[in-house]
Amino acid sequence: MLRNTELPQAPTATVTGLISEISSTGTDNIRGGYTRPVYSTAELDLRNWFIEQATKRGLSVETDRNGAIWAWWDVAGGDRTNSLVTGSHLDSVPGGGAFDGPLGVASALVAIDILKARIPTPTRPLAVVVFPEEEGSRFGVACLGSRLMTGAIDPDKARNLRDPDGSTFADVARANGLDPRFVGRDEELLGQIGAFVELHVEQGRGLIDLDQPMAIASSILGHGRWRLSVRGQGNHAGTTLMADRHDPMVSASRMVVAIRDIARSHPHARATVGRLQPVPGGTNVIASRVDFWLDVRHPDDAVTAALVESIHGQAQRIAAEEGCGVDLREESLSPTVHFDTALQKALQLSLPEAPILDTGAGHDAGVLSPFVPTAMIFVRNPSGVSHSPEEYVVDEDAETGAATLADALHGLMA
Ligand code: HGY
Ligand code: MN
Ligand code: MN
Repeated sequence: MLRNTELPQAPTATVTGLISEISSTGTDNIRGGYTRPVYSTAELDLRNWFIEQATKRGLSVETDRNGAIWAWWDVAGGDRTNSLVTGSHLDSVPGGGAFDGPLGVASALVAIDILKARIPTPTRPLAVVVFPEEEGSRFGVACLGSRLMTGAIDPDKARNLRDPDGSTFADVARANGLDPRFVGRDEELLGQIGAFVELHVEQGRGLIDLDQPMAIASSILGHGRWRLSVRGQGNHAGTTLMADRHDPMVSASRMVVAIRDIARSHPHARATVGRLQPVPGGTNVIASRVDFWLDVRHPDDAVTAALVESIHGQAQRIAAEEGCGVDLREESLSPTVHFDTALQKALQLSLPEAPILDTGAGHDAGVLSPFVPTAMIFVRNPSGVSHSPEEYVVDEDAETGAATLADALHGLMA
């Protein structure tokens, strides 16, 4: 197979150029970085940008029943059996970086440019997909779009998910052109996918430490999200003596430190509380309730479960000592994923020097993995930081990533 360097160079867009086209969409002046929750104005603008980019490349663009956008480069006759799919997401965490999601989408568009300069039509149907709500930042369930498509979440549970303003996913989906009655597993679409390859910015330090521009993914750490609600006695900050308090904020704070200590005592465990909401949340008010969200990850799903159980037990002990109560509720759970080894080997033809790395970050590729052969390519992030404005990719690595993705997809067409 001819490598990208030996083939006529196509007049293509660049990944850096495409990323800069959307660099002012969804900027967050308070947190820094980008805040692009699904179906927000910012994310809808990015959807329109993607549709425009795909349309001008002659791809046929469709939105599926779950809100994912598919841009198809069809074979003659239009049969989509055994299709090759690449792509990622455009939604972000609050205050996220510029590359988590968009790098995979922009690289896929440039890979299409490169392939279109090499071959007039694909020998295998090729699609670029943009999955909605990968971050779960609005409705609380990570990879909601790909979970719906694969049936990994019950449609009723999905329809009733609520965003922080209390809007249900059903209402928001309906307001954005979906019919919530039909969200759920899409047998036909799933049956058409022969392989899914997602390119993504690396969200750790692996490639920095190995001094390599790209890696092939081996696995994704199992991870889940739980909501803890700590109930106490709301009261006046000035008239309530310290001895008379049942303060859920104090309980929650002790719990957060206990969570850190429990995770520290388990090798490879990660536990995070990044979001905490006191109710009512007044400066001169002792809270009546504090909700906080727990993110726990470990390579062994049984250990993840044991960690959550021990955290729950410790939280109950702390609550009792503080005269409070505590409830824990699972919101999202993703088992550890091991990617398709045959597909990994196929990618190695285009990435012979690339290390094989696991990741602690979840992805739609992980959700699809039990249903279709999936693989991931990581591109170096010199900051080693992600879910932060500090995340970045140097131009050269970004363009090499897209060219390599094009090579890999071309190889998979053979
Ligand atoms: O949370 C994650 O690991 C991913 O970024 N959604
Ligand atoms: Mn991502
Ligand atoms: Mn992310």
